[in-house]
Amino acid sequence: MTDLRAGALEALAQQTIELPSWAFGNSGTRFKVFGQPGVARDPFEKLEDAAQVHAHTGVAPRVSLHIPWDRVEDYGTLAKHAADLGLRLGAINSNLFQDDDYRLGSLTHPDAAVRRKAIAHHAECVDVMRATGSTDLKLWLPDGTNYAGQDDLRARQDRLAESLQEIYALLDPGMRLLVEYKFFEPYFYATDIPDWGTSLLHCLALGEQAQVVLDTGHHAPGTNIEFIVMQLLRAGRLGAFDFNSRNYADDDLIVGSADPFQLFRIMNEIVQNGALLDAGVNFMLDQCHNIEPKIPGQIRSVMNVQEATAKALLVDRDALREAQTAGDVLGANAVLMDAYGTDVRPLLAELREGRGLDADPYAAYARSGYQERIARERVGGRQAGWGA
Ligand code: LRH
Ligand code: MN
Ligand code: MN
Repeated sequence: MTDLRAGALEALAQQTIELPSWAFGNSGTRFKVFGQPGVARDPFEKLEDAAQVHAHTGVAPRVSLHIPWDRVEDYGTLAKHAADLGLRLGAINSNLFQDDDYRLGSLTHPDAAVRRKAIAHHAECVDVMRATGSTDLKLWLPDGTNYAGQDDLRARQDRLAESLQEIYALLDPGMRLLVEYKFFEPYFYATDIPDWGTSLLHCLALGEQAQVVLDTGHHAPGTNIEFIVMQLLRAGRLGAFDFNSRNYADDDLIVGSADPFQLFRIMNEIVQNGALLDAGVNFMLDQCHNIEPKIPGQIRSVMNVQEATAKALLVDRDALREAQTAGDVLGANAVLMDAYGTDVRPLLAELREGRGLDADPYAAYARSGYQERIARERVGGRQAGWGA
């Protein structure tokens, strides 16, 4: 147990979690966006807020951007601002879902001119990556159809494959294309990248620099997500997570809030397959804080990922293997459940205090006065992007 604990502390000290810039802007559903006082008004302020999350947790040194939501004149200045705050810019997300031209699709659109426009947007994103030092280009394809017969499903896949090839060709060595899937929405009959299998097939056709993004909110209810994690790791193609929680659809709730046991099972596969630290998996959050305050929402999310990770690290792998080999069904399950049932908060408190941080980042932020200061100083916060 002491060995496990020491090993867990060591791994937790190296773990990093990437924050989404859009978590710091006002967001909402298609029904209402509730504005919050002090919310970030531009990408620079989003980085300042993200820096608070990193300052109190010590494990969130990168921020993903979304283009055009985070479009600025000079990305070098934005990257310098990040560096001054002790941060780096992470994945650059493209946006194929807010342009009138994309009504019938973007990379799959029947009209080559629209496809060219969508590809050109990725050239802009790659330029942003060069200016910011980012290495991950993240692409979620919203394309799909609403009615059977609306378009030729196979022709759409062929057009997609061609478009992806052009985007892949834009990458510099050392850059990755992360391809995200989602089973439905904004279209409701056939989505062009609905699942990990489709995403993986396209990545395999593209080459080593193409990897799959698993957004935990993008599956049908009841899907065994940890199985997908294992399968993608086995194929060497799990590039990143978009962590969030869902009860119904793509709810984008705080990771680990709806089903902490699922998050544990996911992190268990990560640890079991040696993918926590050096396997190239980018652990990103993709969440919106529609009614809760944003910086504490991100702090809570980071803490939830840390707790699930800590529990996964405490699984007694030798005992597990022994029970599995012996065919001890309940014994093997009990090894996992013992780890899941462990209160890891003291371990994480020790980790933080060892780095000179407060044992409770959430409480430390509340005491810091930052929230009151931004509420006073910032007027007229912006919407994160949806509908903006
Ligand atoms: C799509 C998605 C994708 C987008 C983000 C804002 O539902 O998960 O990652 O870029 O939401
Ligand atoms: Mn996502
Ligand atoms: Mn989503």
